[in-house]
Amino acid sequence: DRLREDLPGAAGRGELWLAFQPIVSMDEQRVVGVEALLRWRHPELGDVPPREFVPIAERAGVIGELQRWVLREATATAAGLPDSDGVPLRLGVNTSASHVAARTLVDDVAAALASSGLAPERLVLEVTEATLLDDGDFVAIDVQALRLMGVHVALDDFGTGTSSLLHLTRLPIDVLKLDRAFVSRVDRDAQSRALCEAVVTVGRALGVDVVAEGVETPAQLGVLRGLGLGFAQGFLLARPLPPADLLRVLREGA
Ligand code: G
Ligand code: G
Ligand code: MN
Ligand code: NA
Repeated sequence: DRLREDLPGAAGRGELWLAFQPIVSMDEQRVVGVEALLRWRHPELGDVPPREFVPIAERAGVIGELQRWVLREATATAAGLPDSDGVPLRLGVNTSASHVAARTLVDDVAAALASSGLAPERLVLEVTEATLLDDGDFVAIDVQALRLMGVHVALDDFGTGTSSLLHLTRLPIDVLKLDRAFVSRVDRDAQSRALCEAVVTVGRALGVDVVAEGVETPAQLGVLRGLGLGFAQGFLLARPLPPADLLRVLREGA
């Protein structure tokens, strides 16, 4: 159909762009990183959400090109961002399971780091549990290779799918992103609160940073801070922003 036809040339026509959503530390209320979020402005159909076109790219076999564009563009932008209180910002980039399975991720990341000059430690690849595990059991070899290069790995959407706390102890990750399904109920629902608390405990034990996703209200933020969550991301703190707006927020100190 239309999206399938137009997607391969979208980057070349300048229709793709990246929004960057700040990630904030709870204790200092400081921006410590950003997550790059892919956007497609179709000239006739308007904004197409990644939830729609990423699966199309995967099926059409063009996800590699799409992810390479994202990696190059995101690292180039991040390399030009000012430090936050003297500390370089981290850059989160979402990955696709079929790109990881295609086994070009290590080369693609290395190429993006080389062309942008971004330090590997500043890059955080966001992977879901299904992506992280090959055949459901073994850690994908490319993920291990990337960690050896110094790139950080975040487990995205934690708490959805099949993820379990026990499983977490075996996964080679640096950051855990708690899905907004839990965050959205944390101020109203004792079970969500208990789960967040357990994740904080496990995060401390494993030396893993925990980011609460989708924080939308001051009440949620207050509860999460009380539970000891280290980092937060969500519309309350900042929306995904075009690079120019992100720069303004960073200069004004969010
Ligand atoms: O920003 P938004 O809520 O529309 O994102 C929807 C989904 O698209 C999320 O699951 C997010 O992880 C995914 N996504 C955003 N950017 C990228 C990207 O660059 N690559 C891939 N594979 N997925 C992305
Ligand atoms: O799957 P992933 O965690 O990468 O998805 C990130 C998506 O969540 C992005 O598309 C982003 O636009 C969206 N998002 C970020 N903050 C909020 C929020 O506070 N509320 C909601 N509903 N979505 C958010
Ligand atoms: Mn993500
Ligand atoms: Na998520």
